[in-house]
Amino acid sequence: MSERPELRVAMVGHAFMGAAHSQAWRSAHRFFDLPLTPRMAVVCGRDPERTRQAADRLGWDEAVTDWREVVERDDVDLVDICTPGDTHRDIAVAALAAGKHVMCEKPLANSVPEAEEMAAAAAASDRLAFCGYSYRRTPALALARQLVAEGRLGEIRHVRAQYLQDWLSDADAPLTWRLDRERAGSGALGDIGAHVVDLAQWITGQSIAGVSAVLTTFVDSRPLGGDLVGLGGRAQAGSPRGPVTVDDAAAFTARFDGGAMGVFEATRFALGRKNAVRLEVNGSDGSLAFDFEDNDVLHVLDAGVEGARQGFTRVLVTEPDHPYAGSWWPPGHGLGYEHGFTHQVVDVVRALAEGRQAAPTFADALQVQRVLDAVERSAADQSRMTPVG
Ligand code: SOE
Repeated sequence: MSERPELRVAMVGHAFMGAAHSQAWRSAHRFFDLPLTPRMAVVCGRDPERTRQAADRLGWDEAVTDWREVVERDDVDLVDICTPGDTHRDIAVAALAAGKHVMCEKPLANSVPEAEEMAAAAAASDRLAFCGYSYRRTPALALARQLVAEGRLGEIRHVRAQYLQDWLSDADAPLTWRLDRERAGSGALGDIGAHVVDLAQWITGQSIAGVSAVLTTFVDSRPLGGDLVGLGGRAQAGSPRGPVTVDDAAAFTARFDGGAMGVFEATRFALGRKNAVRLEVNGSDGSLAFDFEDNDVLHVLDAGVEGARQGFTRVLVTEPDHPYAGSWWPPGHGLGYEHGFTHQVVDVVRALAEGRQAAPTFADALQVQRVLDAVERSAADQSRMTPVG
């Protein structure tokens, strides 16, 4: 293991995504045969003490506070960006200019112009530029993509995609950066809706060509302090409040360029739904259904099966020949949220060693950004909402 050349990684940001990426950098080469061994060289954060603690806890050799210094370092090969979206463009463009490979959390940026700049910088560079839509590497979803690509579903007609969470249902959940348009770009739309947009396009092999959307903010101010529990939590009664400047929920219909139609929903107010990434695809010859709250399972319907025996089959996606599954546990022993991040490290390291890009590239992620932008423009245009009566 240690005889393989090293891939020296610098990670910027060390909160939720930083922790998920750290475990992936720590474990990928211990379960998968990789051509390069990741070295967790340096983590970068704004606060020296908190960054030092994060380095110790997450397994990084060094802790620093200036990302500009990090991207210029000769002892770093890849920069992994796990910060809020308002910093993605500057860090990624600087890192590519300094000759570093880049892995960037989703959504790629906070706006289409920023994402275009990043995609142009990637196109002008010979370095790898990857965007972390990690759910693509959930084995059941990778299998869904394989089945569609093999033509098992025939002509794709419907996509039903939802990303449902509930951590903002309490009106006294604190005002965090995910509720600030300057930092996050958008709300449920970009934070979670972006994932199902990416998945729907990737699994069907079709791009979204047009949308008709509604965005809503149910709670327009929230407490400025308070203890975080997971992504949400609750502040003390009477705490001062600040404005929520993003959408709480998004819903839209979509037309795909290959003829399919889609219905999408993203919300953090679906009480009882914790991380329900749901996708259903209906084709002329079959259907697929997935819910991340049961993430090892893909429901598959084959319309070729004779009527009385036709129905969804529950496929447990943990067999050695299922995507990624064979490198982990015996069949049926299951994977979790963190494994998608490990699998993306595996694919990135392999691509990088072979001198090719890994998808989703910055160009792929720019396309998702264009869909998010179209959703916002559609929702802002109230004339498209036909009044009833
Ligand atoms: C990261 O991939 C991410 O989209 C987070 O930003 C969300 O908040 C999380 O709920 C799902 O994963």
